[in-house]
Amino acid sequence: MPEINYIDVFFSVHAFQEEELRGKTAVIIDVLRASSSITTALSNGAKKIIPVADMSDAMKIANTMDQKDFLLCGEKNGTKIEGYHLGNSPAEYEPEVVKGKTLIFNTTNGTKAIKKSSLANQIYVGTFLNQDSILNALKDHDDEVVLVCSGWQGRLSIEDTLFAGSLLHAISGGELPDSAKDGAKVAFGLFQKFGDDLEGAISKSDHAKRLAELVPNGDIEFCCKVNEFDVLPGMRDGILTNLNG
Ligand code: 3SL
Repeated sequence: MPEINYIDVFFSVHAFQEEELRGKTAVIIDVLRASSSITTALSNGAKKIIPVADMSDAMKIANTMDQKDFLLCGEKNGTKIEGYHLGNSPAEYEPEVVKGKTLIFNTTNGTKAIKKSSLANQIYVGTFLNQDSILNALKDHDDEVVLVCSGWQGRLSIEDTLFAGSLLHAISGGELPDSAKDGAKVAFGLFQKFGDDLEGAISKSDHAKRLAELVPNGDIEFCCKVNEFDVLPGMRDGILTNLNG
């Protein structure tokens, strides 16, 4: 496990510079909903996921591929992008839809956080759905770890911070030392306050309110499930695959 004092938390995609992740391990967190959709897609047999920062990068990659091999996936401000095959609801990523496919994934904050973390030595994508897979992977790390919360357009999101806090709670055995970093203390404290009722806290979050009219019933509840999948989305050469596969 990494030394607890070497674990930091960044609270949004705007809260760090690329250089701050050089040589570290990054866990990218976007509970609502990019991390949850990516985890679900890989669990349901997607072959690989190529995260992109914007629509033009998505199209450039799509243009190099055979139409039958890929799906364009993602959202802008919560809504499926026109012309894309899938939006960003985990419910869309069913086995019969994604099995064997390459998903080109483009979301408002989550995939931008993944792309911005590219100087990290290792990138994992984590959420409540695959919490234990992330914890198991971190056991092999004694380097510095950053829990990168995607947040929302530069702002903190309670759901991402709660998942960071949940990881810290597990790693520290429920007792965070005074020597932990400030970001770790904030995330840990939030989890201590709301960890007993994740769905209650997350369904009242700013982003859940934004999504209320836009996404299928059940998305928020699903994204609050803990350890639903034994999947470890990890990055190699710009591509996410299931490293537990
Ligand atoms: O911002 C993102 O990357 C998305 O996960 C947001 S949404 O839940 O699809 O609106």
